[in-house]
Amino acid sequence: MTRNTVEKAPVTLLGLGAMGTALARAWLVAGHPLTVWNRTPARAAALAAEGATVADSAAAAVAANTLLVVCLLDDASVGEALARTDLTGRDLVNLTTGTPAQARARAAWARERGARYLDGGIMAVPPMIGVPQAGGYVLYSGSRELFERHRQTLGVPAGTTYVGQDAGFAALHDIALLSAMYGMFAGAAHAFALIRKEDIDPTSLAPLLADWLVAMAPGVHRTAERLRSGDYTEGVVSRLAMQAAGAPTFLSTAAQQGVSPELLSPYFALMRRRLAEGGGDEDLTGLIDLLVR
Ligand code: FVH
Repeated sequence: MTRNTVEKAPVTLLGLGAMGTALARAWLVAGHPLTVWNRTPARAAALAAEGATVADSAAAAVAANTLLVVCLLDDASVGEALARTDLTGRDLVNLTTGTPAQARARAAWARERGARYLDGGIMAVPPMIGVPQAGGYVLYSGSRELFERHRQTLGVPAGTTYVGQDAGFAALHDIALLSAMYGMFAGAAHAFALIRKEDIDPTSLAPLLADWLVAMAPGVHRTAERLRSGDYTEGVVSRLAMQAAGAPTFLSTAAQQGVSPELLSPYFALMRRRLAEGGGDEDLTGLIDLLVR
């Protein structure tokens, strides 16, 4: 017996899209017995050649093992895939992206069908799966006991971060982090648009942009401290009043470069509102309170 096949927990995985296939490969490489099912059976062929057992129905795949991982397109596809399966006694780990409300409802749904439930939010893209140095990880929430029971197996494809008993918390953290990512992409899109018509190679802007974003990122720790203390003026180095005064420069530059201000304008509008409320000595933390309805 090779070292890889000793006492590795068997896993059932439903969903062999880009992410599901990456997860499957990670478990196979680590020596876990793996049963897979995919709605379109052809997607399982390569994994069968790599050692996976391919079930001919979702029900058969679910029946094969206690640990059942699903990674499907959306919450509706989870409902459809599991509709005619017997979940009694199963440990259902749902790595499908969804809303916190969907995760909570899916946890109750699983409980009613006799399954234990853990929700997950994958903070990685497929090439990061099974590559520990890539830094990918999965957020988990729901039963702590279930998380601890399967922690080792779940840690094979990517790191694991448990964020609470509330089944909706993994999705909430997931969407929070991905929302910040889209904000970053939006800022980068505006930056590239500004240079688009000039004789500037985008590949010369890219390293400057990446380094600048990395340099600014730790500011989120100070934001969090201010939110916690409630004092948005303590130790402020870049006053809101100063930043709001600079807004016309950004908008004029966009106009001069023939770039739509639509990504930037809403943020400057929030700055003006906070300034009007008397937040000139704060940093940008007060804008968060304007977003919360
Ligand atoms: N890929 C990524 O970059 C992101 C990274 C962060 C996490 N997401 C989430 O992971 C879930 C799966 O994503 P994916 O990349 O594997 O997605 P696809 O390649 O589009 O594969 C979708 C799979 O879902 C199956 N499926 C869709 N509808 C149904 C259904 N009604 N019943 C059963 N299965 C269904 C689909 O099957 P098929 O089209 O091959 O028959 C694929 O297996 C997702 O939540 C991301 O947000 C990935």
